[in-house]
Amino acid sequence: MTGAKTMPLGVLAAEVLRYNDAGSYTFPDRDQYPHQWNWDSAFAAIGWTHIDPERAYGELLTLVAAQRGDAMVPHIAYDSRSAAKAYRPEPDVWGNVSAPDGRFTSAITQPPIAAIALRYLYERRPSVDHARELVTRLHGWHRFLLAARDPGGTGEPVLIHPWETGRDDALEWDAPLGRIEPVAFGSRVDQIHVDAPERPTDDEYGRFVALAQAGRAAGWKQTELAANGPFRVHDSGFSVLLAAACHDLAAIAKSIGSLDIARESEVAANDLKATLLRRADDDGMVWPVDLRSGEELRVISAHIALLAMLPDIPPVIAKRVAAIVLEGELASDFGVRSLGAGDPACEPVRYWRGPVWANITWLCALGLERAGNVSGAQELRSRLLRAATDVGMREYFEASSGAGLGSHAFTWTAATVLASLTES
Ligand code: 2M8
Repeated sequence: MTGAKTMPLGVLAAEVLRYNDAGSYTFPDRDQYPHQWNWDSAFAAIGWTHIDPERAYGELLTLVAAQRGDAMVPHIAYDSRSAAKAYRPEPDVWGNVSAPDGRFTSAITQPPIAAIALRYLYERRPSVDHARELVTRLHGWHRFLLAARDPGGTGEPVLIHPWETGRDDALEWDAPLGRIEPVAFGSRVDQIHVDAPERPTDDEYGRFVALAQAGRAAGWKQTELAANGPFRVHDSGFSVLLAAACHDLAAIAKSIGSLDIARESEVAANDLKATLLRRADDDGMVWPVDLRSGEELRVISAHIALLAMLPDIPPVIAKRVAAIVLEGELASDFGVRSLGAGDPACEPVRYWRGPVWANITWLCALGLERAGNVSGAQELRSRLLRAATDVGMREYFEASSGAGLGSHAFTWTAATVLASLTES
């Protein structure tokens, strides 16, 4: 990535995708994350749409090739070629579970934005054959989330690990994660390329891994873990994305003539939306819930920005979200903050506890645009582009100064830059 500073932004972003290209999928970052991650690949597909649409379809097809028998698409599919590279936890922590395509995988999932990426791609570069295969697979995953992961019939999936939310060490998980007895994790290889203060703490890693061990000991029975496991939350951010994913899947299914999937997906999107709105507070805000204590986790963090993606969002909620992300607690000149600026727990450089992330900023912009707030969407995209213009395709950004944090050539930052350049 030499000479990066002098390249036009779009050229640099494309270089980052190519640099992280693993062949049939894209590493989030070649050094820091040398495997396939679920929602990272969906963002990568959005980026590849603008460079090589066939490659974008390939990205999603490689993702669903790791889909398990129960239809869950795992959060990591390990790349055996990366064995020499440092990433922990390794497959044995999950019990060496493997996918039909032979790759080891984790045994948890991640935000289901692949259908959102597929719609983005399909509307720009339609391929009915690829879409047909992907629609069927993604529909299966959505069903898994709404059935196997909802043993209580609440209408929302239960998440069993903070890593499933994608916002690993977000403040809202402190209480439910705090109940887990940490185990020794050993060497923090995630701190070789990124400074320790920018990563989760040792204590959090001890708890993340303890949860993986508990799941393994329970035989990874997904419904049982969702009913009685040690960590159980409703993440409104994840649930909103699932509603949006069902809504987007319905649109593609309809256009390729898969009418049963279209109907079922639209009903699922509407039901999930109704479930979320039923538990909204007077301001229209929906909060994550700690299902073990029954308490709402009322933290103003990135999940609020994701609320913008609620399909056909009531205007009053869209307005409230826009105010929070554009000039309120989550506003930054560089995008959307992962935690409210005024929160006493805010840590400006630590991971999901303060910095700005391009993927959240971009999804929020998409939601605002769908809600008719085009100027709000454009403003968010221009903030995202400002961050990348100033310091490059960093993993995340310090919200006040825009300083670059985390890894240096990050796929979803590059992908959302490519998308934003065509949208603003
Ligand atoms: C981060 O999570 C992984 C564990 O899944 C890690 O820290 O090793 C999160 O930011 C997550 O959202 C992301 O998908 C992943 C890869 O970029 O990194």
